[in-house]
Amino acid sequence: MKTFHNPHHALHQGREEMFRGRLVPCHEVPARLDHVLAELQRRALGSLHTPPISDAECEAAIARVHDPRYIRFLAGAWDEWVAMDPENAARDALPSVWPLGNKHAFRNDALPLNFAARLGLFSFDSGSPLTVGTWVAARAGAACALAAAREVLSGERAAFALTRPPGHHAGPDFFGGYCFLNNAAIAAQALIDGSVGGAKAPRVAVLDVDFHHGNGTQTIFYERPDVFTVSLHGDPATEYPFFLGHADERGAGAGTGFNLNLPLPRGTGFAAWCAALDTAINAIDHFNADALVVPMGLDTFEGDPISGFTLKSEDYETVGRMIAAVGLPTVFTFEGGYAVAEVGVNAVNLLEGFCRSC
Ligand code: SP5
Ligand code: ZN
Repeated sequence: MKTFHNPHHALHQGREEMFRGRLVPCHEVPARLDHVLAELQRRALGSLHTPPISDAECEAAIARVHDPRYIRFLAGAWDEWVAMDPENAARDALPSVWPLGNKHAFRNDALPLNFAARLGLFSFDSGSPLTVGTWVAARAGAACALAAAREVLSGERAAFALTRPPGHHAGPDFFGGYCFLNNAAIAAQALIDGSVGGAKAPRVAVLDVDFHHGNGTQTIFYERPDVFTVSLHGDPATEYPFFLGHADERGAGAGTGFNLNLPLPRGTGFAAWCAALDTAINAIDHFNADALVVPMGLDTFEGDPISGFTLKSEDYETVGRMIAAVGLPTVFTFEGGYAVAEVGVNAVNLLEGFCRSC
């Protein structure tokens, strides 16, 4: 299996995130990706590549998933932030004011001129600092997702987009949850669109195994019948991102029936988690997908500092085997996982489990 890694990932390096009234050091740090890369090399699993994708190709793929207004904002945000006050160059941009949702309380159709207002309009939390290198890193991450999708379209069984920042919380026109561009959605859309020798995968299933609900991916595809989004995650009644991820969200319009949420209580261990994975896999079998995208978060690990499941390192190999048994061409994208020292072993255990049984 080829891994496409993001050579620019470390350009995105947030300092602090807001948590319960204080700024605390960011959990989503460059060392996470470095540990995965080192473990892939140590165990010689597959080959490593930087994505062979031009900026123009990449931006075209991003525009298939994200709103033009949002892309324009993200691409220029750092320059605007510094233009507001030159001293901002030494600080990260964190939002502090939001228009809420569709409750007639505030408008979100009139684009404010004020930068802080637009930062809020295009985000949903104050835990995702926007930094000098965020756009370049996120765009190069999307290139990894696109390269992995092409690899699979060209007939390979699987490919891994090893990138940060992660992506599954980013929606059509918002960032949050440490995510700016939805790499898994970009891969899914690229599989549907095709581009390599006319090959296409018209029906794509997304199996999100991150601890947190994949709200961005769900929202992007909520009204579409060609992408079946499935997520196993901490119950939003108690777990981030709180405002989406309940079991009764089944899709809307033409997409009705094409979203499946399997929320699980804090403290869930491997046996119950596996039973939910079985349910997810049965539903995916029934959907008859041409390809699978797996937003691969490792924050289900017992040692994760911000999450609440208790999977052990050796469990990830079983997870990989179960995903391989789906039997579909598969793109993996790297998502959460904040037990930094263990995230490499856990990620590679999953991928090795997959490779051993396909
Ligand atoms: C991709 C992904 O996994 N995003 C997760 C975003 C979670 N953000 C909110 C986490 C708040 C946890 N703060 C805990 C500090 C405890 N020391
Ligand atoms: Zn997560």
